[in-house]
Amino acid sequence: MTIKLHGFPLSPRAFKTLFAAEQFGVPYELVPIDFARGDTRTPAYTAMNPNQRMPVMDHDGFYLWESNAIINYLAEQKPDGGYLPKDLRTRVLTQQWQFWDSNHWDPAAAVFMFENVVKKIFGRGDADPVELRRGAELMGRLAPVLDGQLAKTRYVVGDRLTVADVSLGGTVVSADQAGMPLSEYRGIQRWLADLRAMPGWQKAAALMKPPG
Ligand SMILES: N[C@@H](CCC(=O)N[C@@H](CS)C(=O)NCC(=O)O)C(=O)O
Repeated sequence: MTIKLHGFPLSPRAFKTLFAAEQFGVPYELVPIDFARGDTRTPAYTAMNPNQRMPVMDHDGFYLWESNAIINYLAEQKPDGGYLPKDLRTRVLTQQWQFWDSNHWDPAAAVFMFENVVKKIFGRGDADPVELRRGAELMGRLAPVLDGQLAKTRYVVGDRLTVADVSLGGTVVSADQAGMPLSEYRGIQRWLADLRAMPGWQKAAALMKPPG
């Protein structure tokens, strides 16, 4: 049966799974999550993801949460695509960057997403300048690391698109809207322009609409 991706379409964490499916050419069905309706709190949803968070993937009753794990599962559906490289060292380098995404890059980006985007959408008040300063400090340490890598290679790990690009690029899909301080990093900007031009990115971005 078709893979179901449950996600709140405005979230970068949902976006990156949609980008993966679209770009890798894996058929899927998007099941839009409406937080306000309590979609992630139902017993059926909790059975799929006890964290009551999105995204979650359902493939014939096999449930998978954590966006980067979902991306890798999708990459495995198209083993000849090379998105999860077969060579051991290249593969673990893609995973190194994905762990870096989950542990560092995503939490830094999330500060800007929450303060400048989520608060507006859900009417949760003004952005907190203390939090934005904390986000800028985090980004100021992380962005040069990614930028330095992208000065050496076209994509994050070598000259081909891998799951690492989908994870890291997807995290900053709303960088401009969220006011992430990334404009001065030429390697990151060049790479993002490359990703944004991909058909899979554009198709997934077109799905980033509020539910309802
Ligand atoms: N590390 C997780 C993060 C998932 C996550 O925190 N999702 C948020 C929205 S972006 C969520 O579902 N929040 C609902 C809640 O906290 O109740 C991933 O990448 O999948």
